[in-house]
Amino acid sequence: MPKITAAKTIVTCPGRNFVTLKIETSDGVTGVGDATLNGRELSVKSYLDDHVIPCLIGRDAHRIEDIWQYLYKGAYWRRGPVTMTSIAAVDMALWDIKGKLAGLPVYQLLGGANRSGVMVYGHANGETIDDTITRAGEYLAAGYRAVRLQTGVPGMTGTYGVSKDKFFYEPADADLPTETVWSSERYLPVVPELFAAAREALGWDIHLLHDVHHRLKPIEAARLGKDLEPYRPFWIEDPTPAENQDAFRLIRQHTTTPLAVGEIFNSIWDCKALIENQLIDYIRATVTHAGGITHLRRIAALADLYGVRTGCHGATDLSPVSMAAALHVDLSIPNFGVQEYMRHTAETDAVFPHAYAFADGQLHPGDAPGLGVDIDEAAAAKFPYRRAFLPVARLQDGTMHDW
Ligand code: CS2
Ligand code: MG
Repeated sequence: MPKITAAKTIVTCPGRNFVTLKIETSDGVTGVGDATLNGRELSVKSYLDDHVIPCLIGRDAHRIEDIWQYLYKGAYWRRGPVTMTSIAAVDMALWDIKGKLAGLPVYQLLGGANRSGVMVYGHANGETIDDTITRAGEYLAAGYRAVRLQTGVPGMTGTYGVSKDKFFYEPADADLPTETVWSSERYLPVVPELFAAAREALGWDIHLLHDVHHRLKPIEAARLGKDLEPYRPFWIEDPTPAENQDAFRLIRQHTTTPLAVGEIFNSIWDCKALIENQLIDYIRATVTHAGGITHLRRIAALADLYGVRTGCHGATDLSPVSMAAALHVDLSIPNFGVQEYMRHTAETDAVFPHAYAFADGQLHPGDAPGLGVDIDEAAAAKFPYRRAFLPVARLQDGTMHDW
């Protein structure tokens, strides 16, 4: 039996911080897991170094579920992003090891492929509607079948999702939180204008998505959903903060625009009511922040019972290890919807060599045994940790708001 003999966390910052867990076994096989929590990276590193790794040594690496249950129930203080990201990293690494020992890509261990590839969406953003549509056209030309649209709001300096670098969007942009200003009143009329122009320019044979990023009150989100109906968005994401899962009932009453939520969820309990009451259409929980492959499959299985599809988060602050693991799940579940795919920079890709590849609007994890990704520790060592916070948002009168 492959015993866990050692494990370590590797923090690297090739343009942005990533935390990677590497587990070694008595068979000489290693596995990796993503443990990156944007803006709170060192909290997860400490949780793993101080409270998880000592408990792993000597355990049977094949016993993924038992170790998952041990780390979840054994924590006593259950759930939360730090705990569940730590458990996720262990889970990903153990699936990687199991695949390598079996000589199979992880998706084969999860029941095999349900589809030829994984449809992904890119991020088109611009200061103006025209800029955004130009960028969206570039994604269409590159073969994408789905694109997220985010545009500037006249009268506001900066807004969510509109980045300086048009291709690589990294919101954790400063040593202390950047203060941003938000106005729902200014924002609300812009998005329907953006979608009307996008349909005019790009047509109907492309899925168009939008991320509201937790900014609206429920009735405002209902208004936005209603206003967008003529343009048939693939989804509007995080329309309102989802601590109050009931808020989605109010949105649902007013609009048929599909709703996506969950990138900040960390367990099935965060989304159980939303799914069981069919208040959402896509669940965005990720393999990294929601307990790993083992738990994400549970969430997907619950969602499948209610006609809810997956639409996993895939931002640049989820490493290529996370993307690789997500693709194995995406390929193997029956209710896959779409996978977010914000490209990593070349220096990040060099630190995390991987088998997944893009073609015709889809990603495929490849057929390397395990997850098909690794960390080049020598390359990682060249990029020391650099503290970076996500921004905060205030309304124009200074009231703290949701970023
Ligand atoms: C966004 C993320 O990709 C998305 O849908 O919500 O970029 C999010 O802002 C970052 O992951 C936060 O770290
Ligand atoms: Mg989002």
